[in-house]
Amino acid sequence: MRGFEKVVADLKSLKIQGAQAVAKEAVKSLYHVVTASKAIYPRELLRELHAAMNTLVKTRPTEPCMRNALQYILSGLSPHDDIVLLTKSLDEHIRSVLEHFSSAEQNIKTYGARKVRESYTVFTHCHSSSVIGILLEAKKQGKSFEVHNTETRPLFQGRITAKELSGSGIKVSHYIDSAARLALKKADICLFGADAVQSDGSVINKIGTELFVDIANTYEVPVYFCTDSWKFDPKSIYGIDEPIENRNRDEVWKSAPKRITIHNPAFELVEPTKISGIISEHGIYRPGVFVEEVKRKYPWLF
Ligand code: RUB
Repeated sequence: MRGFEKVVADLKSLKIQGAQAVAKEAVKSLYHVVTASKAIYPRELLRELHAAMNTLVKTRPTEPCMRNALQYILSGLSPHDDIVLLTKSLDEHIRSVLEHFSSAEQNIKTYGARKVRESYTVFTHCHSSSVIGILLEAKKQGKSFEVHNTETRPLFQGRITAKELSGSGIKVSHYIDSAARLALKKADICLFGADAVQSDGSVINKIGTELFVDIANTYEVPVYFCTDSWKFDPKSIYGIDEPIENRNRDEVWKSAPKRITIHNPAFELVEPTKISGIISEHGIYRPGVFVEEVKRKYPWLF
């Protein structure tokens, strides 16, 4: 399989997983488009890049970070450049997006690690590179704490989290999803990743998150979402809700009887009133303030 098609297949099959990785790999796949292109005129290459962007965006409907990053790159390219200049400009834009991701990751770690205190029990769900980064940073700072995490059916991304953390010397207790109440009631803080943040401050993350947030709220365990602010969905300002991806029924039950309707939503929404704060590259803010910060810092998103 050629480079670009391979990335598309890996995005569809979830071999590439987690919003941050999805955005980075989608952006880098544009290099494959340029390498494979036979375009002579800049407009031709731009058309191919736009077609590639549409293909990438369709692979994962609930990933505004990928959409924003691709949009940032393509809207910065000029059809008036010659093909060499256009390719150079594409390269510069891709690099600047990747630099954004890497400096944001660093800042999220720094801010987030402040929330992880000595002897804490941290609850998390699914696999989020942003949460992992924070926990590894807290560990590097010499803090001793433990993590309770849930397996995250049907694809068990929780196992990736458990392996990565325990491999770095962090104590992990791994729970089946339906034991989340047990895992949570002894926790001091919940740290979740995010796939999308909407203009009302609501956050979309892996299915199960809202259920766990409700339990955390009952036990007064603070709930933080850890995210690059490019996961903000600008369309939500116009009342267009982020679509929730529904995944293949076979992930849940292979060859299930046809008459059974199987529900396999990949994500769900958490209302801002249930959230203590959003940890991003700009600091730790309440959801409403986070949205104002995004508007102030990234006017191009709008
Ligand atoms: C992954 C998931 C993660 C977010 C954030 O879902 O919901 O919590 O994407 O991850 P899936 P990150 O495995 O279905 O992609 O912090 O790495 O961006």
